[in-house]
Amino acid sequence: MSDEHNTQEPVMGTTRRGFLRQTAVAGASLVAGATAAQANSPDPLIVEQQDWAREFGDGVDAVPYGLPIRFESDVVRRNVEWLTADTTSSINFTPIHALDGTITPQGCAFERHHSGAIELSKADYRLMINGLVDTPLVFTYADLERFPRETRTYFLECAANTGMEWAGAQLNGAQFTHGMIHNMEYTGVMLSTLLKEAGVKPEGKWVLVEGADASSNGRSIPLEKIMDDCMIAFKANGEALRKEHGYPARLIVPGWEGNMWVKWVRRIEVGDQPWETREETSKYTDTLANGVSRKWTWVMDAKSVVTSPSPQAPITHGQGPLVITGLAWSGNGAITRVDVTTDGGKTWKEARLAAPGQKMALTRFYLDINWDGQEMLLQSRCHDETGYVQPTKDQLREVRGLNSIYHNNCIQTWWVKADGSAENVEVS
Ligand SMILES: Nc1nc2c(c(=O)[nH]1)N[C@H]1C(S)=C(S)[C@@H](COP(=O)(O)O)O[C@H]1N2
Ligand SMILES: [Mo]
Repeated sequence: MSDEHNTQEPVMGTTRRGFLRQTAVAGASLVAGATAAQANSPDPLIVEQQDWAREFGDGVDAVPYGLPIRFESDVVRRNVEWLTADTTSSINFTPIHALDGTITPQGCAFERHHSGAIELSKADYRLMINGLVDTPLVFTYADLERFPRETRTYFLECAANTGMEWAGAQLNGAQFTHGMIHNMEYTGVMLSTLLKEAGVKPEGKWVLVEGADASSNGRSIPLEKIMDDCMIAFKANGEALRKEHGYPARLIVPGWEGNMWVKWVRRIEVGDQPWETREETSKYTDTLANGVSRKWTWVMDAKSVVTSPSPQAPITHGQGPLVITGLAWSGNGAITRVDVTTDGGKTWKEARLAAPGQKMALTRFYLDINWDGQEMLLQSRCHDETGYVQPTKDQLREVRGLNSIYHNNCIQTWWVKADGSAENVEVS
């Protein structure tokens, strides 16, 4: 739809062709963005035969594995250059500003590797369980496929998501401030099933999970969590994991920081105490104002963000009906409510959840407003089933200070201007 059409007033009157006759005027006020059919300037897209209707389109076997149409080529992962010194030990961001619904397509889901993505075939894949178990075991990929399967949807959020925003509003776009997250439907085997096969000894209280890549990304995880809901997943959104997400199998740790979701998982050792690996001491701990660091901050607290409008998704249609939408999630369970403010937190309206919140999965929210064309300070604030309410930036800083990188779940503000553009700002 062109801007020209959007601004034109509906015109009643004679039509050159019967099918152009204007339908009910009520329709025009209900959907202000839609243009009533017009008699004085027939739309060539309606009245003229188009190229795509003149010839055959592509055959069904033109592309064996489909990719998005070229008009969507800007819906891609992006880097923040100053964060990406080298790409093999780095991160990119999910284009959450351009997606809707809750499932993240693997093709645009963010990636984080500490030593690059490795190519590991199913034939070469082995998963070892050892340590404090009755029978140390090694599974091949084919073995994993013979255990009872589960299919469950969860978000993965890197602990560093929004980590660049502690000291002030910095990155201009939801993709960059909140895009270290994805949400997929995983199919795999419960880790409890495999550990029962090996038989955990009574002294077993922790596990060390290791990946097959050079970094190995070793992490200690309490046995209780492992036996509760952790999975070895081999499918995401119905198909094999992409190489970059850990093909052929990765660990799923619902609600807990992304770093624990070990990719290319190759070994699980049961022990009686944590291993204090690099990834849980010098990294993935949170330094407070007094210099003391918190550790074992595994759970990703409740958080939300308006994905549109936002700096990369400005309002282009002028005043009138506006769909405000975003995502909410909690590592402690299901999202129960999301509030949206357009005045920087003075007044709040309850948003509509696209579907009831699911535990440790992304929840989509919508608020349909009639935008008066004035600037807005747009925020969202979520609540989870534990009664927890997402904190403001000031509230979070009061407790955590400014030295942190990880676990920033504060309320985000977009300053939407009268021209529809938006900027990352802070309000206090
Ligand atoms: N083996 C291995 N597992 C890993 C990593 C890694 O570098 N190697 N990176 C971790 C980090 S920090 C995150 S945030 C997630 C990212 O998962 P993704 O690349 O599928 O988005 O994987 C985690 N698991
Ligand atoms: Mo991460």
